[in-house]
Amino acid sequence: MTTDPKEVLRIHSQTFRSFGGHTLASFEGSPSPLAFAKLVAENRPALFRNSNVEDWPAMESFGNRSQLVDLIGSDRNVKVAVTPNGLADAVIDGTFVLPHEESLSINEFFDRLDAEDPSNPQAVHYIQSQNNNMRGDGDFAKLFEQVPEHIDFATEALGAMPDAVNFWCGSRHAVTSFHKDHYENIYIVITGSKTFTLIPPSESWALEERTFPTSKYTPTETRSWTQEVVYMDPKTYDTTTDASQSHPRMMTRWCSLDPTRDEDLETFTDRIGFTAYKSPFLTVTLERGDMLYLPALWAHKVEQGSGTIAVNYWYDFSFGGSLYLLHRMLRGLAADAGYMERDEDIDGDDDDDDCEEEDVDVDEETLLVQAGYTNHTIFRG
Ligand SMILES: O=C(O)CCC(=O)C(=O)O
Repeated sequence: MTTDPKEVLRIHSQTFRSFGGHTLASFEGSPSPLAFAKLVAENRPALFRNSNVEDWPAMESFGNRSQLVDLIGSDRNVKVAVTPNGLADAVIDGTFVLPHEESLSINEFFDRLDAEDPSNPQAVHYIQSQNNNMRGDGDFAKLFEQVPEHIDFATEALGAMPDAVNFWCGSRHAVTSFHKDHYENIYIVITGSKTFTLIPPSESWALEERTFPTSKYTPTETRSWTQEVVYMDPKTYDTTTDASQSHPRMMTRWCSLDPTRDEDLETFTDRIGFTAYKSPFLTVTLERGDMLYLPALWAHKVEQGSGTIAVNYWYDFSFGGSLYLLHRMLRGLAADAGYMERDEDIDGDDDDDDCEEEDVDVDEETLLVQAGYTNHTIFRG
């Protein structure tokens, strides 16, 4: 029996595959709460086609631009992520780069979306605020009546209402880079299409997750872009690009390997011990009306077709089960193997990140960040 962490990790990822864990379940219609509870227990993604999504008012109203604008309110400004390359929240040349954010009327947003050059956009616009933007005083709260308050089979199986409901809208240039969330995610495409590339927790440790200094895209007057350094108040999580503030630089933990890129594929397949290069990861494309169950902890990259509108429901993940424990153990081994930064290092005494010099109360949110759940995806309700 080997004790080499690299070999142990390879064996475990291949064992998971050989027992069928690396597969997508497929359902016609919605699952029963029991069938869904089984998927959650197995942490297995699933696609639900021809469910009752077709009956949601959103299927008509979101597909009709003027109806959608009327519902949101033409005088209501909404938060839009703007980048030069469609990569909002991604590691670029050793820096985690946040999008520039603009507050635009919904008409202005659509005008800008329509004006994006199909082959070479100078600016890519994406509504991706993922802060429960369809409820409460969120930018898209007026749209909430067009979708169900919750997904009934999921609420019954999980015994709780969703923590957040989000509205997403963007062009085919917008890409969400590999990351994972601590949510059971029910994701529905209303118009357009979305392609998810999925990597299970048995392999997501191979994605070279590290803590990166953070910057933010900033447009210049000459229509080019710069990156401004982002500082952070470790007590309030407020961020600033004002260099005169005495805050430490914001650090963000994120996946930096993208095995869908040719240059990263071999490193990934070598780490997980996968030699049949044909399909090392699961890819699923959702079309209008399709619903995906994306289990907590699965790393995912998301691409989309033009004019895609989607809604998702985030249900809290149960950290108390054995899955999370196993996940942490694999990550510990991956850190031993040098494949990722050790989870605890973020708050370790020997870490030279200035944030550690502050005496911060460690709350649940901080613990999640330390456990590799990126701070911007933590919904603060
Ligand atoms: O649709 C997207 O661009 C990203 C979705 C996502 O990452 C999520 O729902 O967790």
